[in-house]
Amino acid sequence: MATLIVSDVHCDGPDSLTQQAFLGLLSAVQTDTLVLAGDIFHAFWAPNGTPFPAYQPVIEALRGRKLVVLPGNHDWGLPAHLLQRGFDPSAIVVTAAPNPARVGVRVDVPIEGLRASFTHGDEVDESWTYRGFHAILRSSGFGRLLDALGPVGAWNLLHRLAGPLGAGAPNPALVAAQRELAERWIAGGAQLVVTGHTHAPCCEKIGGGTWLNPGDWITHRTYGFVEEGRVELRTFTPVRG
Ligand SMILES: [Mn+2]
Repeated sequence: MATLIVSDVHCDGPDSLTQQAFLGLLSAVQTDTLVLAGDIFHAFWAPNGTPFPAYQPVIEALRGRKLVVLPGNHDWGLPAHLLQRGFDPSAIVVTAAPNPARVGVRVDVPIEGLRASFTHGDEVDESWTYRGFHAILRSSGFGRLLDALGPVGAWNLLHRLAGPLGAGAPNPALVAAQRELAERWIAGGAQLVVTGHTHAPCCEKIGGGTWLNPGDWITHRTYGFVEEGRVELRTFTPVRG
């Protein structure tokens, strides 16, 4: 029927406007499939299998939906967590990286009759500082450290690393690199290519396909909506009560 695509929501607890707005979207827009293309949470971990209590309302709102879940650089542990925590495995296309330390995971899954390819999009950042930092963060050793710190310690450490919920301008070099990536994948047969990460919403026809960046929820509150082969970028405007 329809698929909703989001990335870079940066939910950060019940007091955060991003989380409130995202829960509003989930209750207002019903679709068959929900694609979470990374950085849905600002600093996700599930110490010893239990996600941070501040994120629990979102996890519960995801239950019962058909999900495609990609790791982001702020929530790389989310796909594996959802699989382990009783989400119906047949209703979820989880995309934990074969090597969890790897940055950039491409997922090919048909969406609404389109050959679609998804990635969070941070693999276009090839700087050794980014790659090295994320190799450490996504290592099993760092995961064990977060588990040992427990919910409060892990929350504090991850928030120090993630930094404040900034509304930084998109990095033009990364956006250009993502456009090239989309061109390549479309030339290879994809009809829809989705990249997030840059917080730069766009929906652009390239050759025989569409490149979609669903944007972010700190600044834009945009999402992708795909129905009967049509791809749209929409803005969420909550009904104020
Ligand atoms: Mn990101």
